[in-house]
Amino acid sequence: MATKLVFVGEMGAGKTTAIRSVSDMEPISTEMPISDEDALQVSQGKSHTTVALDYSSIELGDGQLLHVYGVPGQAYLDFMWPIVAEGAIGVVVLVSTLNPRALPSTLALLERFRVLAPDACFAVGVTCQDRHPTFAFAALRDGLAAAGHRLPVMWVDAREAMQVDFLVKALLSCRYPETSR
Ligand SMILES: Nc1nc2c(ncn2[C@@H]2O[C@H](COP(=O)(O)OP(=O)(O)OP(=O)(O)O)[C@@H](O)[C@H]2O)c(=O)[nH]1
Ligand SMILES: [Mg+2]
Repeated sequence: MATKLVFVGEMGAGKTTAIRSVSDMEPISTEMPISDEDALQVSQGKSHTTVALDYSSIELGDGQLLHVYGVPGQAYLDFMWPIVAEGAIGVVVLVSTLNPRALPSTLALLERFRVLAPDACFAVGVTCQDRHPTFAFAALRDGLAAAGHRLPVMWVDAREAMQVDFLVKALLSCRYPETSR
């Protein structure tokens, strides 16, 4: 059985960092220096951005290999999204607390990837809690639920392997398509 997991999310959400944290191997990444225009969209002082995809793999412990991909965050590179998402069994949407449009952004990504990966189960990881401790986590979680998305929503520091691993395991533990909508 193919096991493919995709990390999605806006620029700077932590996709490349999460994949690097949780990988068994040195990830393949397509990072380029950030353009001035893209730099305006993120407040992290990021120097590089993914322009095609990230790829790595994780040994699941039962001999199965989980193929892990990340997509570019910028909407103008979204032609890569269907290519990368095809056949995914899981999609992790990462969203940063520093994103002022966290809820609408997450809803839009869930809508889009539910179509691109119809057999996938979904989870949401909220990054950068330490940088915005008063972020309205419950409002995000409740807003997703109100829109019909019943799925794990949890804090994750993309730099911490154990936290990313926990999020991936939470997603894999509900390996069924969302049935709420
Ligand atoms: N302080 C803090 N930094 C974090 C956390 N999670 C991720 N980061 C940082 O946020 C940045 C995320 O950058 P990337 O991993 O390149 O983000 P990306 O989603 O791949 O972005 P694009 O490829 O440009 O779409 C990195 O500098 C991470 O170290 C967190 O929980 N706390
Ligand atoms: Mg990236």
